Amino acid sequence: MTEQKRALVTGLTGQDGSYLAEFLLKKGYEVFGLVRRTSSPRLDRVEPILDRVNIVYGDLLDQSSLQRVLGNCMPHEIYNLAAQSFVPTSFAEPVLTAEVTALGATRLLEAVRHVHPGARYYQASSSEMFGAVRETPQNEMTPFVPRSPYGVSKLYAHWTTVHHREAYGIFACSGILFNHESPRRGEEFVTRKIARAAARISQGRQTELRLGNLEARRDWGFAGDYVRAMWLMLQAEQADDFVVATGETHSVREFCERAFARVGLDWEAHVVTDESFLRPLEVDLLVGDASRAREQLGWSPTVSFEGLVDMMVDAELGCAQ
Ligand code: NAP
Ligand code: G4F
Repeated sequence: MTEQKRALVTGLTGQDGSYLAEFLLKKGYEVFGLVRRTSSPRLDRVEPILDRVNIVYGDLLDQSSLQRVLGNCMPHEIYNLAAQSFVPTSFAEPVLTAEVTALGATRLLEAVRHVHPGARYYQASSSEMFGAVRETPQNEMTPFVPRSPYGVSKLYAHWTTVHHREAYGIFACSGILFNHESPRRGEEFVTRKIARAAARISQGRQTELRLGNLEARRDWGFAGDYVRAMWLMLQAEQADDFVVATGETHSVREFCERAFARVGLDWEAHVVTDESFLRPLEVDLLVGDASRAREQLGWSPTVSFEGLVDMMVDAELGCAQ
């Protein structure tokens, strides 16, 4: 009989962690989810699978906790999804962002190197690393020009992943994922903020939606599709880096148009521009070329931009998802 595969997911309580844990359970894995101590539990996204996931306590800020967890779980696969992931917070708290998002990856990779070097490692890298883009669309060879402390931190984590692969032979992959969303997206991110507001305004529970830059363009996909790409990377013969994206770009304005149309409203009657949501530096345009993932992993997205917006608005309206 073959041994049941074990996976350790950091960032279990986040959007991607919850989708990935569900995906891995369906594949028959024993799943360990790293959770940090908080004064009240943040397990709402994983509530339906709590009886099937092993919660292990640790923190990317604490090296010894990572070594203890790895030694106890001895996972075949490690998915490092934990991060301070909100770009505006990275401007307000740059040192914390670097500690968690940048050095956290080195701490975990060093724990892998010393405790369990045979494990396969996935790093949650980001299209935010492309920043002031040097070419369009962006692929694995596009130069990185990050425009936020978050982007800088993710770039450090990306290179520490490549370095551990090349220097120590660890099977370490960096997934350069473009924006991916879902009804489980954090409420401060723009897609969830818009979907939620459109639904609430249509129900008379909110009057206006205050937003920053409406012209920023993003390549938005569905998180459920993107966690499948993470898993595929760790099943490949060789460790590599992969862009994961839909290849389409849309503006925040277009997201508003579609979301408000879904509830029969004119977005312009409700959206107010608010300078307090502008960033010290902006990433104006992101659109990814996922050819390598398509050709080498057989990955492609299943949810369109329109399907994604509708899914998120419908979820806010209380429709079954
Ligand atoms: P998310 O919802 O913000 O989840 C972040 C997770 O990290 C949460 O579980 C959080 O735990 C955990 N975390 C934060 N600080 C930690 C620490 N010091 N120690 C241990 N855990 C900690 O993010 P997401 O959208 O699921 O994204 C997953 C990963 O992909 C992140 O690394 C993100 O930067 C990256 N990424 C996301 C996208 C996207 O569009 N979603 C695109 C590219 C890359 P708490 O619940 O306790 O806060
Ligand atoms: O939804 P956002 O906050 O996501 P952002 O900054 O693109 O970052 C997300 O995607 C990255 C991948 O590229 C991830 F790595 C990262 O962890 C995160 O998941 O903002 C999207 C765009 C920005 O251009 C922002 O300026 O929307 C614009 N925007 C306009 N008004 C707003 C708002 N963003 C937010 N959060 N709130 C607004 O009111």
